[in-house]
Amino acid sequence: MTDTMSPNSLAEPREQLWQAVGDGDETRAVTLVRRLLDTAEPGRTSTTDSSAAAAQLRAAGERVLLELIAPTQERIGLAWAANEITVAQEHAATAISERCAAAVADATVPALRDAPKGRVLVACVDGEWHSLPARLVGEVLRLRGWRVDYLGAQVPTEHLVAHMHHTRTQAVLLSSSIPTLLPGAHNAINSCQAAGVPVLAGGRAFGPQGRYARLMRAEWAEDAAGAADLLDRSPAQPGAHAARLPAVDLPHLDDQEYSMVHRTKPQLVKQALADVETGFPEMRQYSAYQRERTVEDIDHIVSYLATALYVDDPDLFTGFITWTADILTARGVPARCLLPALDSLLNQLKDFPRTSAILTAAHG
Ligand code: B12
Repeated sequence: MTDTMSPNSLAEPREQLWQAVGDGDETRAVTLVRRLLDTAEPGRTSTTDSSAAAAQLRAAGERVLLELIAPTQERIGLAWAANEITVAQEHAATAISERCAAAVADATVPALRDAPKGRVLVACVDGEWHSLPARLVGEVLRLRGWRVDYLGAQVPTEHLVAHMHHTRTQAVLLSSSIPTLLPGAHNAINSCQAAGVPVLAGGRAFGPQGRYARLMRAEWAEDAAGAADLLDRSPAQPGAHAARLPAVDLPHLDDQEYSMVHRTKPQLVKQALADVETGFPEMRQYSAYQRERTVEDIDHIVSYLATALYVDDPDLFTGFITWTADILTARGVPARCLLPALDSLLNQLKDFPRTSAILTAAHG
């Protein structure tokens, strides 16, 4: 391992990667990653024991994935949220992170174990575009000795289940970043478990400390290293879960408030838009583009409301409203424009106690 890979010494490479990503310089970013791993390659290290050298390269690869690429990617997200970089720059930066993860995968091939511990499948839930977190999880598991079938972004549940049977996988690792996809994630978890395959969920959609994964009776790990440790501790054994309707895990769904909000979303959005126009007169001057974004925002608000009802957690909705307010403020749009939308939904849904409580909590 190079000096630059010694404990606590990734601060400088992290800054160098951030600069390369900011400059859109893919070659410089990949060269940095290669350089960090180069001297850890078996045969080029001082250690005479080749298995120790391979272990060192695997550990170096994992650190580059989790302590260099992942935090850089998170920093990109913060810069976008603060309106410091454009959507196009964020896309370019993600493409560079993907190249860097691929460079780690290539450089560590000579260090992989001959006999894998078992076979696992890593995929994003249906509708989920954030594939890089799943890619990082897949690469770390590969370095930890698993054969990994990586399916990438937005995998429809029926195809996930078919592939799971086809590959006779021992565990399914599901990734999701966007909470509104949780009802679909629940369906995927339930479908895999009903076929006797354990599910390990992760990603920010599953909430603080994986609280929504636990509601859906899936295992949860905070990050890729946690997932690898969990798989090592309790080698994935087929479970005997019967197929369950969502309301078995989530008895609060019996009140039908989630189904009602989910089903009537188009009408709720239409009325809320009309009410926002009345309550926020500045909107009358909006361009077609600004109006489209507003419709999109209201659509998201109703989707997050439905999701908060699904998992019965007002914090999920309040967190989303706070996040949206910050995004709007960073772009010079007054956050108070959200209030007429919340008032409209409160008025439209006043007969539904759980929904009203969630909206009232977010209104503050
Ligand atoms: C890159 C990016 C995108 C790219 C994704 C490209 C790709 N190929 O991955 C694109 C442009 C497609 C995108 C789209 C959108 N995005 Co986006 N995106 C991001 C960004 C900047 C980085 C994501 C990332 O890679 N993070 C780095 C990884 C390493 O961190 P992580 O996700 O937390 O993953 C770690 C753990 O959570 C865990 N983990 C993750 N999965 C799993 C799985 C298992 C099994 C386990 C055990 C662990 C685990 O391990 C990982 C490694 O340690 C984040 C900001 C951020 N801070 O993350 C926003 C972010 C996730 N996006 C966001 C949003 C809103 C969107 C859009 C809705 C935007 C829009 N209006 O269209 C769409 C949604 C598209 C969709 N349907 O999925 C929001 C979500 C906010 C929220 N509360 O819902 C974020 C947080 C941005 C922000 N700062 O607000 N996005």
